[in-house]
Amino acid sequence: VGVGGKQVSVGGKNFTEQYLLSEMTAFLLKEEGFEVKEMNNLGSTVVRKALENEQVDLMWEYTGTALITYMGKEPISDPEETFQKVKAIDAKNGILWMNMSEVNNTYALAMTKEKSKELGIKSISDLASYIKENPGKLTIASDAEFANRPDGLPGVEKKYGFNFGAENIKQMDIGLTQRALDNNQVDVSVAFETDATIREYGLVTLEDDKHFFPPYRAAVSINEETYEKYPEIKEITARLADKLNSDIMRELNYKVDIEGNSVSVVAHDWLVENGLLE
Ligand code: PBE
Repeated sequence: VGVGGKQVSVGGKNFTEQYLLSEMTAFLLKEEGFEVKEMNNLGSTVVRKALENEQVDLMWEYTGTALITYMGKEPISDPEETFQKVKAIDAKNGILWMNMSEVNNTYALAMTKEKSKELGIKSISDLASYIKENPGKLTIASDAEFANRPDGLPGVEKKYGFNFGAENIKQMDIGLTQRALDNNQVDVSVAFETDATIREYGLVTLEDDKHFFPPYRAAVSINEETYEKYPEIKEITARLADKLNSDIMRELNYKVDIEGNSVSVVAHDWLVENGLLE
């Protein structure tokens, strides 16, 4: 593609599902004649800033993340309402939302089956009571985002009324948290609902019995100028949104994180198998 060709940049965050989503999107756009620049491996606030500054033209973002972390609103439990609210607010920011998928990548707190049984902790309320009775006894593995976001640990602790204590929060890359749990280096860990590691390591996720976490549906957010220039992006990305769900996402994450296949191969093969790419 030479000068004057169709060019877009696709942004993505720093975990496997996001690498996959942006890679699949890039494959589809390239197939339609776009020159695609991928801007990957960014933290949530960084990629959001890049979208606002138009360094990133489009990305797959999670509804709940936008609602709470970017917009500072209270959680809404209904997925469609969450999407509509985020869409309405961001329209004023020059960012359009479209193609909400069935992928719900919510945060969760995970424990090993053994520890959950031993301590009798099945829900976050159980965890809160245990910590209140045994202050300082449990540790949690968390990435920097979860440790600091309003829809992360600070929010969970406030809603359920407990405190791990700063010294008991072990910060590490998200890719390492489940392993730390599996190795008994920590008692609790943050997890993503579509993580392949939850099942692989036989972990349990604690019931969010007070319904703290909002829906986190993956949807396309795109800056207005890009959409006005290339309205076909809506239909192109809809092909993905229509087919993906949490189970499929977990399976694709499994192929990368557990089986060790490359993101590019997993993304490409899935598109071909589903008739989206030749
Ligand atoms: N999430 C869970 C985070 C990471 C995974 C979707 C809430 C986010 O990227 O916003």
